[in-house]
Amino acid sequence: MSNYVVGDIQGCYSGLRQLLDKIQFDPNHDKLWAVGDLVARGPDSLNTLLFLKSLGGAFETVLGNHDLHFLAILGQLKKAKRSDFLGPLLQSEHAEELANWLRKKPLALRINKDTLLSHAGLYPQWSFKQAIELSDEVSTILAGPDYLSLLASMYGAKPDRWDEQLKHTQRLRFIINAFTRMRYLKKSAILEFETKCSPTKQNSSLKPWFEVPNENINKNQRIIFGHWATLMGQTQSNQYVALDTGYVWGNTMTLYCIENEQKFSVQNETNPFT
Ligand SMILES: [Mn+2]
Repeated sequence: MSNYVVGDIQGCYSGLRQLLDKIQFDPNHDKLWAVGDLVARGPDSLNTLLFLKSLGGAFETVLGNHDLHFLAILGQLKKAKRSDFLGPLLQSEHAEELANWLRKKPLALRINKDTLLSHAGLYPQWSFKQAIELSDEVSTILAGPDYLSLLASMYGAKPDRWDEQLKHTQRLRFIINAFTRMRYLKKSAILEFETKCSPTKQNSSLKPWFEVPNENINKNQRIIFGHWATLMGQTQSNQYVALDTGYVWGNTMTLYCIENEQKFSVQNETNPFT
């Protein structure tokens, strides 16, 4: 039995299937984990979700910003953009059932004692234990009857700095932003959402979250994340495993084996812009 973590799928169903075929994934023996952003931008979000849901206990995921945005659009809190290619999913008879399945997924997961999974990463002031507790605070509401008011209040970039005293909407928005939208931090602890480029291309006033020292984790602990396609899998550290390699933008989709730390990938041969 092997545990595999796949990077951002973004509705690229055929790429996902090619990648699973490449490793001869067997849902009766193996388990697939995902870093979130299962939907949007790619051509087939509907079949991606139907397939992943059909894997039952052989699949687990954390939520990404695009997954949450899909829930907000289906809940009529936001308008769909054509560029998200969510039409067939939104109009499907399965949309509600898939959304109800998705909103019971967490923002952070511990695959084992020393491995944490989240869409964007781990805010540098949080331990693994605290990350799971904070994820649970959001998940309890997202899985419950008031989830639409949570989704309605999640948009916005403030507060941009963690404070244990944060309460209600402000607290939940920060937790969601840190787990699903974080890339760079300024002055060590302040989230900055505008910059998306690779760290090699920007000046030193911003630091990637994984270069800000985290005193709450030890060297044996690893964090697996997606969301940041311009990293192209490069963090210069085995402790931080970046899996979004931009398949939806014409690059590759990457899968990482937990047990042997090997990466597998498939190239997107189609032109996503035609
Ligand atoms: Mn994302």
